[in-house]
Amino acid sequence: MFWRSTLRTFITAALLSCAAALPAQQLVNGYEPKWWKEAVVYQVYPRSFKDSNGDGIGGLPGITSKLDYLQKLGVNVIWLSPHFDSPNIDGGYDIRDYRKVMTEFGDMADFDALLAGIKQRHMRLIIDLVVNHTSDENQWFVESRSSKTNAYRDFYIWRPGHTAPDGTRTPPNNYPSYFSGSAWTLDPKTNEYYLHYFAVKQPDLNWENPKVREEVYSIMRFWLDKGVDGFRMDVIPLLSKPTGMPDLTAEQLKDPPSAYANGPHLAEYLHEMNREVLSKYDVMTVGEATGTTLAQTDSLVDDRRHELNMIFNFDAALLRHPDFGPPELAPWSLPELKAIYDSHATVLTKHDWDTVFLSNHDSPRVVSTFGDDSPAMRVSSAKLLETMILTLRGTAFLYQGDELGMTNYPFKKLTDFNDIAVKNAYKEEVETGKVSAAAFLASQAQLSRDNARTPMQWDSSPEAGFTTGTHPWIAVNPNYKQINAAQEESDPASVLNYVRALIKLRSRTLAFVYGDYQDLDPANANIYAYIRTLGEEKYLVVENFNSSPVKYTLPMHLKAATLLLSDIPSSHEANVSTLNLGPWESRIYKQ
Ligand code: TEU
Repeated sequence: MFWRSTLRTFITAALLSCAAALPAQQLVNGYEPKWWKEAVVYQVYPRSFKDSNGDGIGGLPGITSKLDYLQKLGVNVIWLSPHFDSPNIDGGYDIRDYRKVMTEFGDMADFDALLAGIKQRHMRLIIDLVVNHTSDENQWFVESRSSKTNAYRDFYIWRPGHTAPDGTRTPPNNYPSYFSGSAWTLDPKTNEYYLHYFAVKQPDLNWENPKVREEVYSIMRFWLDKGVDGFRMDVIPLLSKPTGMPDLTAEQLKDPPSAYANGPHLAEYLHEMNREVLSKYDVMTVGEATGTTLAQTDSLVDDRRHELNMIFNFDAALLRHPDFGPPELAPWSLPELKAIYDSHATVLTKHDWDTVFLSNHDSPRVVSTFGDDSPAMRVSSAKLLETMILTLRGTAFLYQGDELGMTNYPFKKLTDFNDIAVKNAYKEEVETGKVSAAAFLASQAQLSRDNARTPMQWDSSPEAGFTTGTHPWIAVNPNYKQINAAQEESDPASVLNYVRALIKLRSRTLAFVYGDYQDLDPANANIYAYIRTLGEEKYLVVENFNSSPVKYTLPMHLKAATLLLSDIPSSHEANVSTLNLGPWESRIYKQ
């Protein structure tokens, strides 16, 4: 049975790969087939992936040394978080020189070797385009701040602000920064304020200036001409600022990203970027869409607009940790999560394309946030979450370590953290007496981005095999002796081996990519059960989001037919309509 379906899928896949070369009317379930729609993307945060020279900092040669591991995992696109020259006050999202590799990560020859290694393995590479802002050490800003008449003055956003009769200066408006405090800083040299939505050392570029846009396009061509396959675009809806930048209202101050995002010229800029650069290459683009609702998605990704291929909508990921939200994990329920994915299935059109992800370098670990990272439940719940991500419609994104079920770090004190967001918030919250240090640290332990940034756990040797040195830039999670790639390699029931099988299944099953989606039981608080259908092919996915076993009877006289994948290898239930699901068990059936 199984080989026959595999053969059929294989034939469909072969036909479809021809279809890609045929005229656009060869649609698959109404979708234009594209390599980037079928991709499984793996995000590498270079600082934390693999150190090869013992300095405690990951680097490009380290990534190259692990390409066989990634190929065996089955992912086919690597998204590399910023690898550019940077003073690194925000994990490299503060770029000093866009055409240079961060010295700690290696040099351009190392980048070229990495890219060649990726291509040799028939994988692709997308890099991070961070062009809402630069580092204040970028030459453009050094020039810009030097005088009001400098040729680069208008590369950034400068305003005089307000001066009270007693001479006191206040910022031009009440914009808060994502990283605490005002989004404006007074620069003494020219006595004007500059805008920085993020850190003081991350001034926002002025996209209204056509010279800025030209420079960005030239940087994009530089990397595309080297052979990179596209970009993940940092905070892309922030490029166009609100008209006149008036104060945010009290209501808007509850959610500044939605007020900042999607300004009046965004479509114009993206369209121009596409016309001038992207349309000339076969590339993938994914915009990080902070402050953007599902309803706004079509206005960024509809393929008739010729702007972006897809965006990250944060509706699912932010269920538990909204930006500018309360200082603890927000409570959530499975019906809420399902309602989000159900709305994606109805709101997005066949001209749009979606992403599926719950983790990245800005989120706490997925198993600690949406699963159960207790020793008894970690493995099953990590497998379940990956099952969901790889069987919903949209390009799937995994973050390094998800395939091992890596967990949050047991942060205890301020010095355990590295992230500027934590350090700034500590000043604003604790040093002003708003919250106690204990409460602040407890909430950051759950929410901090540093949870995702502790080193990859490769093996059980000191420092988890991440570095041969003794001082990784951020501490290795003490659970590395139990949770690491080498140990999981040898355990058939590990998260790693499950995720490999899952990616293999997804990669040969176009129904998971282009198929229709039907949620069988939206109100069920324990079970997420859905059907993916493509032509004759039908798959049933059942996931028990509960730490206790659940007996679940399928609705609509459905039967769970052929079991393709289950996180419990001994589970054999097939041809039944009532399933006995173990805690956090997930299964995929072919109908
Ligand atoms: O992040 C932007 C950002 O605000 C995310 O932290 C946010 O959680 C998400 O957009 C949902 O609203 C990007 C980078 O990913 C982050 O690492 C940088 O610190 C930031 O931009 C500034 O470059």
